Amino acid sequence: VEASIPEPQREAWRKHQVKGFKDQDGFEREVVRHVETTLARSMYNCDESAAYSATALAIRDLLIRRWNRTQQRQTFTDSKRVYYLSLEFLMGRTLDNAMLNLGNKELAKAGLSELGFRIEDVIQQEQDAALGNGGLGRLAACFLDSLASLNYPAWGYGLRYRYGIFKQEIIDGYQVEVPDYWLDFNPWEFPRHDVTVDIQFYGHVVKSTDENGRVVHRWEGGETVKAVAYDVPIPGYGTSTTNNLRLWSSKAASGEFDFQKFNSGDYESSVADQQRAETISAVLYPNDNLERGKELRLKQQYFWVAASLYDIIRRFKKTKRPWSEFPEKVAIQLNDTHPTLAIVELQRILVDLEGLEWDKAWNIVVNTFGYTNHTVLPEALEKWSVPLLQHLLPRHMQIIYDINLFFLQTVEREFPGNFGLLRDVSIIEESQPKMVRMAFLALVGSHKVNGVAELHSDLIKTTIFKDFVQIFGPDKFTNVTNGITPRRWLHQANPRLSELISSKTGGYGFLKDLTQLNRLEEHINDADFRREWAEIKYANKVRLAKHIKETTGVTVNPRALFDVQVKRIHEYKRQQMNIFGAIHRYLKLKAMTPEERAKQLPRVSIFGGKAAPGYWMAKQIIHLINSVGAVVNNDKDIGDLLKVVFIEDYNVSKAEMIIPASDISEHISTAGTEASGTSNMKFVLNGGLIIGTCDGANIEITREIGEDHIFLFGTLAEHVEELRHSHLYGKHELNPDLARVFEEIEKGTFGNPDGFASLISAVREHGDFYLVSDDFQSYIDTHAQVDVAYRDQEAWITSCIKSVASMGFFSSDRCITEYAEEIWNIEPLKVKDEDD
Ligand code: AZC
Repeated sequence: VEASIPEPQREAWRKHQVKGFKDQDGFEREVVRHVETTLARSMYNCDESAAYSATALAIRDLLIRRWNRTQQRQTFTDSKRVYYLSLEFLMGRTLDNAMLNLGNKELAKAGLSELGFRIEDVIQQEQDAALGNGGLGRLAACFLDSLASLNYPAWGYGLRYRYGIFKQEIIDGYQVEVPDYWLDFNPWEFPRHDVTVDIQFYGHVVKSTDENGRVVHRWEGGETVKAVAYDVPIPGYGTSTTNNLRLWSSKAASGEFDFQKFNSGDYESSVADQQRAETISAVLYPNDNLERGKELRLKQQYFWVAASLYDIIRRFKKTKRPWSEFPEKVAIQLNDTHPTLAIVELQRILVDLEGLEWDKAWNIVVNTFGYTNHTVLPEALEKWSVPLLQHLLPRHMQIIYDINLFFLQTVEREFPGNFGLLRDVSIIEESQPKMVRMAFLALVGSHKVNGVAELHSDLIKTTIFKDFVQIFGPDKFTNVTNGITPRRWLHQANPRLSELISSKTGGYGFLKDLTQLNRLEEHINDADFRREWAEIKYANKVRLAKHIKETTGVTVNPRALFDVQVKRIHEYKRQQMNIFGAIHRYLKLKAMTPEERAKQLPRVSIFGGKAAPGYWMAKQIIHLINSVGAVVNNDKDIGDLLKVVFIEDYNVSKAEMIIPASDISEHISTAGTEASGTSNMKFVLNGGLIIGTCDGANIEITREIGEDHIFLFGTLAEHVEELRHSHLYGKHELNPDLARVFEEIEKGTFGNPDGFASLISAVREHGDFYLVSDDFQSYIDTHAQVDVAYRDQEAWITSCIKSVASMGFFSSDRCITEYAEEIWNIEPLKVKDEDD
């Protein structure tokens, strides 16, 4: 159906085109209008929540106009687009970010004040959009911000989970999970009930021969579910470009609502069918760096991937170009292996539905896709069982077998008779049951594979993908070191620091070109600047201390050194080593005379992070932290010298408050396990120093800021394997200080030790896989150096300023530019700034 208005009637449209507000008065008018009409309230019952809703709606009106213009322009110019496929987008709040990117926050602040509200309180009303677990999901959100800010034609594709990551409550020191039902009021999404795709599951494959004698396969699905699009506008900073994040929601397909059951009076079971369909997009799987092989997860993946590809192809087909030009107009990036089925689905569409030759189709597929690996941890590498795939997606399983066959044939041609190699690189693992190795499939089906920090990109070439470097050559592999958006992680999270930086670097240009931070070097000896710098850090610490008091009841001294470790709880990230270190500190303080104690530096050990609901060890770590806090925080001998706090429900909004308040933060993963880390970048950018291992992006941070400004310790990645081996087959002597810590835990000093036994035995009896004992001495020694360094406040501040000045490299703008030029081959496209 032609929905476009004919030219003679367009005059009326142009005349009545909605103009957004330009000034404070216009903003106030729009807020009042939304309160009185959209929300059906008035000045007599407008609370902060209504003020938030109306403000969000007023801002959203501006976004959607820019969104429309951006999409029209990208379509008219027939630009190549990149599609970022990610099962997770950890967006956090939107209102503040949208106002900052549009450049109208000051006007909104004044307008809200005139209407009787404080903008800070209004902003706080918003719930986080928490459609992600941790680093992988937040990276996707930073990428969207950079793509729009750099004017790249780009769409994100994801799932519209009804429940995001659970909310964490701490009850009696234990984590309790509470569902995150966040969609009650979400002004940032636009349902597109007209944009739907029917997705098939199960069924069987019909094989036949066409008139040319060619074998053709037709998949007849057994279940159909409808995907409905929800669009979220993504504004760039200081540009009109507003990209789209399209999230799919599942519904029963129209034919699926079983009228037979309905008419025969079985109303309940026909509603049950409806609900079963909606289950697909109901909940985000709450595991970080762990795959559990659940059927519903596989259904989510195919549902999302099939809907997204259908949508992308529909858009391509409108251009009437031949299929061979598909990779010139479309780049698709796979955020980890979760969307790998897209490779198989595109091959299926091209061969089965469009009738292309296998090789021609495969060439298009490989030139379209890029794959980013985010981990080498074996437990996080996706494998799906062949029987499950066969059952859920019978045609796809056949295609995977064919992809594997043709791939192994090329390997056999190049390395004849090397059966070991064939077995090792096979996409199908010959286990019981057989498994599909998704990382291998993603690699074979993409033209580029990248890791997310230099060490990690080297490691994938020597470990999990070693044999593939031989087969494809090294050029298929590349590194793109992660980055973060300075808009959210500096300007929004730390407005005073951002303002101070702008006053010294010649305005806010650094938010678009982060390398301009190096201009701070010139001011390193400016006493007023340094004083203000210190004052800002202190004010941020006071704000965090207030939050800690309100939420945990613990009083912390903002003059103490704030030592922060906030991230998902995982054995490889070694929060257990941190809390053992805190116990060691406590024991040392207890053993001192009051005179000695009086000379010690007060410290607050701050933890935060969620444990996957099924991850027993991680939950014990949380319990130990809280148990230690309960003892230490109430010990009269200790007072302010040590506090241990666990901040409940760590999420993006909490991060925005916690990170600017850190003096030192911990990035202490066993070397070779943390692919990159991105919070390390956020902490340094906000004027905190870090203690860390030689792992992930810590290494490149050190290279940029200089090793005098970072506290590095611990085993190097190249020695990890031999140490693990010696734990199992040689003798493994426990570090004596750590032994003392264990003794104290086992004595019951921190409550019933039964629950903590597994944390201790993992180190003492079960091979200490994460090298906690090996690294413990250098860890506590390095913390002692931190204490000494912090006492010299002038030198400390110098280190902080110099570090911030050197952080330009870690902008996600740099990172996205590398992807655009090296992997996607796309160009920026400026959208005209309309005079609105
Ligand atoms: C994470 C990595 O653990 C983290 O080091 C990295 O910074 C982040 O991705 C972004 O690249 N990986 C994950 O969250 N999950 C998986 C499956 O790798």
